[in-house]
Parts: sequence; structure tokens; C-alpha cells
Amino acid sequence: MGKNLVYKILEKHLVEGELVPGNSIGIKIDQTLTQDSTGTMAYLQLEAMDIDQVSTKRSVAFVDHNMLQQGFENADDHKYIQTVADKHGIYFSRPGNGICHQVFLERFSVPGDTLLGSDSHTPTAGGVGMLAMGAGGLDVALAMAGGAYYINAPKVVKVNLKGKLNHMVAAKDIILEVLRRVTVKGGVGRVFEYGGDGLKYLSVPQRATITNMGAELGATTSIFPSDERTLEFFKAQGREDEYLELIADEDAEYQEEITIDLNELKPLAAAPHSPDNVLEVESLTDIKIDQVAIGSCTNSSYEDLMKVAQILKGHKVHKDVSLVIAPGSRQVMTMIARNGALADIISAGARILENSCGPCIGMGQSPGTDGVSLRTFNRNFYGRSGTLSASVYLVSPETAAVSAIYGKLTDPSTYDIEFENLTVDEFFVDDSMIIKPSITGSDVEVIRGPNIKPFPLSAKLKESLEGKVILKVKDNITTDHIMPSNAKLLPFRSNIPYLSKFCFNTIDEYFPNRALENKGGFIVGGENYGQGSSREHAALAPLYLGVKGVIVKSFARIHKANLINSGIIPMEFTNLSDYDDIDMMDDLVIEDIINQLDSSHLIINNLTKGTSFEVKLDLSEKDVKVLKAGGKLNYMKSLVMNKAL
Ligand code: MIC
Ligand code: SF4
Repeated sequence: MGKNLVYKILEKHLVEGELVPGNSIGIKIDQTLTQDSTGTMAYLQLEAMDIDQVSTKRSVAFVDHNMLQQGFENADDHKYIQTVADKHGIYFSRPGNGICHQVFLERFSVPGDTLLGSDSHTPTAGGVGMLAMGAGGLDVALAMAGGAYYINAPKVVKVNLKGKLNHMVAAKDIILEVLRRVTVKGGVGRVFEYGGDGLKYLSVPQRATITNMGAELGATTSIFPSDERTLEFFKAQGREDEYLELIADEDAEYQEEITIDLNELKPLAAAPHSPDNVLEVESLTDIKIDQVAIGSCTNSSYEDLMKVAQILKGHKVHKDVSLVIAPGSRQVMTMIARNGALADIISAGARILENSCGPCIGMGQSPGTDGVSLRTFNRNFYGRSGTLSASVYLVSPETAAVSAIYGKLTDPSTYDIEFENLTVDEFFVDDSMIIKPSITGSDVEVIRGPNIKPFPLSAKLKESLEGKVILKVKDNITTDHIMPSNAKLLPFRSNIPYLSKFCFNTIDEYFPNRALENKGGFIVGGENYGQGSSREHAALAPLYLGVKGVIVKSFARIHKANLINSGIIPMEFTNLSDYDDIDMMDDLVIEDIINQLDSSHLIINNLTKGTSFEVKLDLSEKDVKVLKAGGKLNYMKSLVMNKAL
């Protein structure tokens, strides 16, 4: 049997373990990316590792999330990231240069390379055949320091795209269809590799929309082959020399397969409050809308905004709709400014935002009370827009722009238009907002503002763990529930003591106090606990509040890794019905945890109920060592000390 693309790349980067689906493997990371809201923590951790220069082929620090500067905090964090990057040999993409995933795709992506990013949408670069994965900041810092990245060798799902998309049906509709079929938890432990005769009609920006939102499947990553369409993109970016052809063997083996007939696909929307709550737009056309937001790392390419401009040209945004648009990068913004498309967008009545994440992460533009917002983004989790009563629908740029004109959700396939000039032979290239690092980092002074506080470290694991159940939650809890992010909280990403006061705030505002009063304890949850972002703050804030273990039906990949890195024990119910028998404030004890961790199961006693139950531990040998040491930084310190002895 021949090889698929994923295993071809993994094989080249394997440094530990055997390449068999499900096995723990270590891989070499070629490139890393960070963004500012996870980057401060990642660089504090890198500094704690005491290395001079990064060992990766290329590492890039972006500033794109915390852009509103309502106080000194964000500006200080930007300066910290700029100086720490300069000192350690890391490229710095200045605020205003664009969203990390869009700029990375344009200027740094390389087919066949591995990329680790402290952002869950790092798989965007899979659009050009990179094996690109999201991770917590500590794992990215370790990769910068030259360490391997550990994952379970994935199952590879072939997504066979047949035929061609119809008029006004978009790449966004393809990934929404995958989400409809696979759900937000169906991708765990899998990589989605795209193939089929439909590929030739999909440009790199369209492919990147699909790999970007593949994160919502819970997948390890998604990838497209690197082919003629990829070469076209690299040529137009003036980076032909970094292009490499990369395709799966004809008889490649896949563990699973999905086929999507593109000719059959219709415009789709993800209804509140989950990206897999997917319906056909034609079934939602009576919904009146208050806001349309176009942008985010999913849909803010030149091609997307050219479509939006051509739809809006000569029309006005409906009087009851606020249309906001954030181009993905300075490259995109400059090009639409120069060719007049931006003028068409502005004269239709759109409000132009800077090239950044903006409303996608709640940095402004929260809808009004009970507002209905159509967004071209990738996540519509409860509360993420900043307005708890808002209803957010995720749609393509085509659906968004047409609906903005009519003031209600509108099926774009009823709109008559022939798009032109969606691609160019040459993108506008100006890398002057990407600062190359100093050659002699030792001379650079790292500037730290007063908002940067030390991050919490767990203590070495004790003989037994005991505590109360201080929170019981249901299925599909997101990291936006655990550690909400919005314009008010994002400036405190390097201040865990302050952030922890808001932990689980949208679900249970008394949680932080209860945790402190009870000196921590356990969290009990349902399926897919911790889905969504890579923010390790969703582990560090609970750690600060004394959380010792999380017992759930199943975990999302990145959050589970972040819990282990923080020294919090992730446990899964062996019998799912045991979830029903635990109540808030039950007293739990795990005896002899040090020895129990060495097995694949452990027993928890519920003292309140006088019962005991079994949980599964899906941990590698290394994970167990990390947990016993009280987290990854402690574990690494112990390795260094042992070497010194
Ligand atoms: C997101 O889209 O949720 C974020 C904000 O980009 C996060 C990172 C963060 O929380 O800073 C992500 O996707 O990992
Ligand atoms: Fe930024 Fe939104 Fe993309 Fe996250 S999903 S990186 S917040 S644009």
C-alpha cells in the first residue's frame, strides 16, 4: 500500500516512537508561530528555559488579537513580545500587518514542513501542504527550544471532493458540510486529508478556509496536497523557490473516507451556538439580522474580499444592519485599496476595521441585546461575541454580503452575479512590517510592563489527591466557557491571578470563590471537554484556583495536553453512567495516586456517596512523568538537575 500525505511528512519528521495510528510519537518541528494573546505566556515560558536563540528553521511572533489599547496593558505586551522575539532570533510581525494565519500562509508557509502554533487555527497552513498543528504556549516554547512535539499518531481520513461548486456556493460551505457530518468532536485523533477531482477548482485561499475551520472538528489538523494550484499561489507571492510538489501515492492507505459531491452542495450556515449546528441557508431565510461581520482567519483573503466588494458594488447596506469588515492582512488591505474594491465596500456603507482578529475574539463590535449576527468566522460559541443574548450564525462571505444588502439571512445562490479578477498573477508584496531578529540577541533588552505577572506552577504530586467536586458541567464545554476572552479580559493574558477571577464566568460566576474557599478540588464534565482554542489559560486559571483533576466523558486534544503540562490530572469515566452519580460538592479521594498513575485506570472514592468508580487514563509514559513532577516545566527542571548530578 502507498503512503498518504500525512504519513509521508510524519515519517520525515519522526524522532521518537513507531508510526502506527494511536501510538505516542515525537516529531521535529520546523517552524513555529505565536500570536499575542497566547504569546506572552509562551515567551515567559521560553525565557524560563534559559536558551539564547531558537533552534527552529523559522519562528514568527504575530500581534493580531489584543489590538484595542484601552489601557497600557496591550501596548506593553506588544513591546514585550517584540523585544523578546528580537533577543531570541524570532521574526516579529508588527500590529497592523495582519492575522497570524493569513500572513503566515502568504509569507512563511512551506509545503512539507511541520508548523506548531500557539493558536488552534494553525492548521490553516495545511492549505499549502504543511503539517500544521495548534498547541499550548508551553509546547510551542519547547519546540522553539529544539524539543520534539508529542502527539498520538493520527488516523487519516480522506475527504474526497468530487465535481465543482455551484454558483455562490463556497469553500466555507464545504467545511460546514464536513462539520455537519463529523460534528465538533468527531475529528479527535484524526487528520483530514483532502483529495479528489474537485481539488483543481479550489485555490489556496479556498483550501485554507477549509483547513482553518477543520480545527472545529477537534482534529489534529487538516491538509491539502501541494500541486499546480499551490505553485500558482507561491509564484504570485514571489516565493516560487519555497514551493515543493507533495501528493499522496495513488494507492495510499486511509483509515476512513468521506465523499462530498460539490455539485450537490448548497449554501450552509452554522446556527447558534455551535459550528456543527449546520443547516441550509434556504431553510433560514426569514431571519432578520442586525449585524454582518466579514473577516477572521477563515475568510479574509483577497479572493474573499473581492467577492464581497463585487456583491456590494452599487448597493447599500440595509438600514437595520451594521456591516463590519476586517481584511486579513496588510497585503489584502493594500490590494483592495489600490484596485478600488475597498471604495466599493465603503460606499455601500461598510465599517472598516483594522487587519486583525477583531470581533472574532470579542475585541469590539459585540452585537446589541438579542442581536442576530452573521459572521464569516469559525466559532459561534455561546458568549464569544461578547453579548450573551446574541445569536451568531457562521456563513460564507457570499451569504454574508448578500444578506447585508437585504437585511435578512438570504440564500446567495438567488443573487445574480459573475465574479471577475478573483486571483492575481502577483500579490502586493511588502515585508517591511516583518522585523528580522537581531543577530546578536544578547545585546537586546527585553522590556516588561507591570501587567506581566509570574505564571503559576503546580507542586510535585502528593501520595493521595482529595477534594470536593467544585463544578459539574455538561457536554461540549469550550475554552471560551472555561476562560472567557473579550476586550475586557484579553489584556490580562499575562496576569493569571486577575484572569482566574473570571474562570467559568458565563456558566457559574461563583466558581472562582467556591474554588478558593474549598482550596481547589475536582471538575466533572461531559463529552469533548475543552474544545476550541489552544489557550493554556484555560488550564492555568483552574490551576491557580487549586483544581487538581478533571473527570469527564472525553477531552478535546489541545486542552488535555494543556492540563497535563500544568500538572492537572485528566481522567475519563470508564462507565459513562458514573457521571450521573456524582453531584456538586461530593467529597472525592484518589488514594496512592503515584502508583495508580502507572496503570491505564484508577479508582476514585466518593466519600459522600460511599461508592467508588473507575476512570481511564489515556497517558503516555512521558505524560505520567510530567504529572508526577507537577507539570512540564517542573519535569524539565528535574531533568536538568538530574543531568547536573
Ligand atoms: C480563538 O480563536 O479562540 C483564539 C483566540 O484565536 C484562540 C487563541 C487564544 O485564546 O488566544 C485559539 O484559537 O487558540
Ligand atoms: Fe483570530 Fe478569530 Fe482566527 Fe482566533 S479564530 S486566530 S481570534 S481570527
